[in-house]
Amino acid sequence: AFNGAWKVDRSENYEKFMEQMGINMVKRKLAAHDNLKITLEQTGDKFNVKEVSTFRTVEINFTLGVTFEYSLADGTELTGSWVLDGDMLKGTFTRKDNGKVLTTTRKIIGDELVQTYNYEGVDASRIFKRA
Ligand code: MYR
Repeated sequence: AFNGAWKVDRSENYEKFMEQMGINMVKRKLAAHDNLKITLEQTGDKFNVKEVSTFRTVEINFTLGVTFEYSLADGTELTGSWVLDGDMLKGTFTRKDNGKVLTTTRKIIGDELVQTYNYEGVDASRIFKRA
């Protein structure tokens, strides 16, 4: 169900979330218009993710339940994993620089992919439509 290409349509509270993450205002303004596009391909418990934005193009491979490393566009390094809980992907990632935890979920709601984010008490979401 997650498979396919998705482009961000809108975000909720994402600026506040980035602020909580310590991203400076200039970068937040740029990130608010990052034209993020993700292409997901699930094969069994393995995922291939292609991420394209105004910042970069990266490809990530992970296996459900297996820890991997991921760097944010600003260079912040995370380590963590995704698990599948029913039809929801749940990710728990730890920042390497301060040990604090970022949680995220992905779920298909109607014809949209909704990704939520939480960091230090601030929730945000980004809603994607099929590209
Ligand atoms: C993936 O499945 O796309 C790779 C792993 C994603 C890890 C968590 C992503 C959190 C992104 C938060 C954006 C923060 C901007 C301040």
